[in-house]
Amino acid sequence: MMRDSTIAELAQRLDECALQARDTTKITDEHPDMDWADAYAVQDALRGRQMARGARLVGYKAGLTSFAKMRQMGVDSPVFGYLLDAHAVSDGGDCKVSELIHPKVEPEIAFVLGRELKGPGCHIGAVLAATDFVLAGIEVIDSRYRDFKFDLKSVIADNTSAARFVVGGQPLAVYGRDLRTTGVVLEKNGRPVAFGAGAAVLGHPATAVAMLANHLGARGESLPAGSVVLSGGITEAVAVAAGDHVCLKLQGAGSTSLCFV
Ligand code: OOG
Ligand code: MG
Repeated sequence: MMRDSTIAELAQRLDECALQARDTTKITDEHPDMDWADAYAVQDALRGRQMARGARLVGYKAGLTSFAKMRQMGVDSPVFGYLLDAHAVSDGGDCKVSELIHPKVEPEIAFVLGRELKGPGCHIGAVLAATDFVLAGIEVIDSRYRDFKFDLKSVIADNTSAARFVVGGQPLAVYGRDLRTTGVVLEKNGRPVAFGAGAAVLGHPATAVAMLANHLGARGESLPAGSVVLSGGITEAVAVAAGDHVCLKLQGAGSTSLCFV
């Protein structure tokens, strides 16, 4: 177990890197013995710092839930993080690249819960029963680690590269709908750059939400009613720069977009 003072120092370093848009070496370079509990403890300490400045928790995210993402990042299991109001971009709004290090975008299915979801024991059925609707979601990830290179423990500490996110405004009910075959098209500057369907995420995106709820349950937390949950990038992440306009179309749920300025 890491000392509390080390956890606090690491959280401070990641927090400052995000605030100043500068990168750092990955934590495990200096702390090769960091374990999973330590990694999530650093993430919790980071969240504590941000919330002490007035940010509010609006949801959670699962990451590295598709083979495309796992292959892209060279890792082999999902990770979980949180979403803050300060990181939400309004649909069609601007995202300032000067506040970020090396942003990339991911096409995601965002779940909005109508009821609390509490693990352990959550499964696809429990997730769908608790889901009010899903929305098109674009996550902007921005690893605080140099060249986007990390291992699972380092990325967990860094809140799984969470930076910004935007969701669309056309809710899609999950009843009568197969999210596995629900398609997504990600466009950059009007050109389609990535395509996929919900099944790319662990066979069914609700599986990612169930795993997240079970992960939180083991830590005495739950997914509250009303929370938004990003279920993970369906395709590899796409790099963006100032001047880019990114739009995600989610079959049956319209689209969502943002401009990088
Ligand atoms: C880690 C976060 C991945 C996703 O949707 O797979 C993620 C990263 O690739 O930096 O958010
Ligand atoms: Mg993501």
